[in-house]
Amino acid sequence: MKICIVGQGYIGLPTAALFAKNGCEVLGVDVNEEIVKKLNQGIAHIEEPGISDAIENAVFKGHYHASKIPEEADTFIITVPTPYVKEDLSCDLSYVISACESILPVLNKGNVVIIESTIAPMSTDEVIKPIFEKAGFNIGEDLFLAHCPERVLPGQIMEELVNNNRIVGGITEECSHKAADVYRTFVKGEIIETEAKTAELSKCMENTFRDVNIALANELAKICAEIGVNALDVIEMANKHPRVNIHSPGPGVGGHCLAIDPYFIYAKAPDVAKIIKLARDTNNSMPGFVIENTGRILAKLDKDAQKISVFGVAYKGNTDDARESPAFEIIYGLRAAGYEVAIHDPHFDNPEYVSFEEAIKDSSLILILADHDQFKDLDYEKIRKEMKTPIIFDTKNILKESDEGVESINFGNLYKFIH
Ligand code: SAJ
Repeated sequence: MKICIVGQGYIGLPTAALFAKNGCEVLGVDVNEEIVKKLNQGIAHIEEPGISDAIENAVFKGHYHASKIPEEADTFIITVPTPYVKEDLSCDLSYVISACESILPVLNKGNVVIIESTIAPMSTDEVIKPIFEKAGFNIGEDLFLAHCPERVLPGQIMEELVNNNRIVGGITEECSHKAADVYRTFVKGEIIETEAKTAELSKCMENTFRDVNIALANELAKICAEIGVNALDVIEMANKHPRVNIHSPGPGVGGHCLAIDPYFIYAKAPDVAKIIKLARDTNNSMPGFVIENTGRILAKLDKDAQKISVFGVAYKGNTDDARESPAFEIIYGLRAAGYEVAIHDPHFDNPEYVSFEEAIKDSSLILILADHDQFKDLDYEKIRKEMKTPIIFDTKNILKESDEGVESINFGNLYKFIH
C-alpha cells in the first residue's frame, strides 16, 4: 500500500514512520522546505522517543521519502493543525481545506482519504466532503472518506499510536471499513467504526470532559479561598468516594487541546453549550486569580516586595511545551502590577530566563506554575539565604512538606494568607 501523509508534525511524522515500518511505501508531505530536506536525509525534526531511529531506518530502506508536493497513492492521511478563529472561537479549517485541495490533482478512483486533524463536529460532512464531490467523486462509491482523530500523549506517541483504541468515522459504512483496514496495518488497539460526526464530537468531548472537570476543581479552589476551607483536603476526602474524581486546581489550562477543542463544540451550538463555555471562562480566569492572590499574599507578608520569581512556563510538567501556557498571562499581569519578574524554567533555552540562583536573589516570592520534577526538591537553604522574604506560592501543589523558615502556600492554605 502506498500512503501519502500531508503534514509532517507531531502526529503525521510518527504515523508515517509506523506505516513505513510495517511494509508500506510512505510519502510525507509538508509545506516547509527545510523540514522536507531534513526528512529526506533521515533526520526527524521533532523530539519524540523512537522517532529519530524510525525515520532514519525508513529513509535508509527506501520506505519513506518527503516532498512538498503530494503524489499518487492508495491512501491519503491529513494531519495538519486546526487553530481556532479568534472572533467566533470556531474551528479554523483553512489548513485542512488547502491540504485536501492539494491532493486533488493526484487523487484516483478507489482511493481512501482520512482526516486525522481535530475538527469541529460536522466538518467532514459539511466542509470536507464537498471539496471531493466538486472534483467529481462519489463518496462511498469511488472515493472513501473518513475522520479518524488521533489521541496520543506527547512523549509516548510511537507507543500509543500502536496500542491505543481508534475511532474511525466514515461518511458511509464502506468508508469506515476501508479506513479501518488502513489502520489495521499497525494498530493493536480496538478500531471502532462509526459516523464521521460522531468521531469528530467524541474527540472534542474527550478534551472538553477534562477541561470541565479541571474548571470544577478551580472553582472549588476559589470557593475555599473565599470561605476559608482547605481545598486540597476537600479534594482528597471527596476522592475517597469510589465514584468521585475531582481533578487538581492550577494556574489555568494550557496546551493545544484542552484550551482549544471545547471552543469547537461551543461555536457550533453557543446557545446550549453553556457548561462548556463557562468551564473555559473559569479556567481562563485562573491566571487573574493567581495574580490577584500573589498581590494579596505580598501585601500581607512583604508590603514593599519588588521582585517575584516565576518557576516554570511550560503548560505541562517536565516538557518544553509552552503552547497556550497560562504562565505568560501571569508574568504579563505581575509586570503590569509593577513587580520585577525573573523567570526560571530549566526546560527552556531562552536567554531571557535565568538560573535558580539568579531567579531567587533578593526575590520576595517564588511562584511555581509548572510541575517540573526539578521544582519538587528545592534548595531551601539557598532560598532562606538569598531571598528577601522566603515565600513560595505553589499553584501546582508539588511541594509536599513545608520547610522551616520558608512560607509555603498552595491552594489548600491560601485562605490563611489573603484575608
Ligand atoms: N490540568 C489542571 N488540572 C488537572 C489536570 C490538568 O489544571 O487536574 C492542566 C495542566 O496543567 C495543563 C492542562 O490542564 O495545563 C492540560 O493538561 P493535560 O496534560 O491533561 O492535556 P494535554 O493537552 O497535554 O493532552 C490532552 C489529553 N486528553 C485527555 O486527557 C482527554 C491527551 O490524551 C490528548 O491526546 C491530547 O489532549 C490531544 O491531542 O487532544
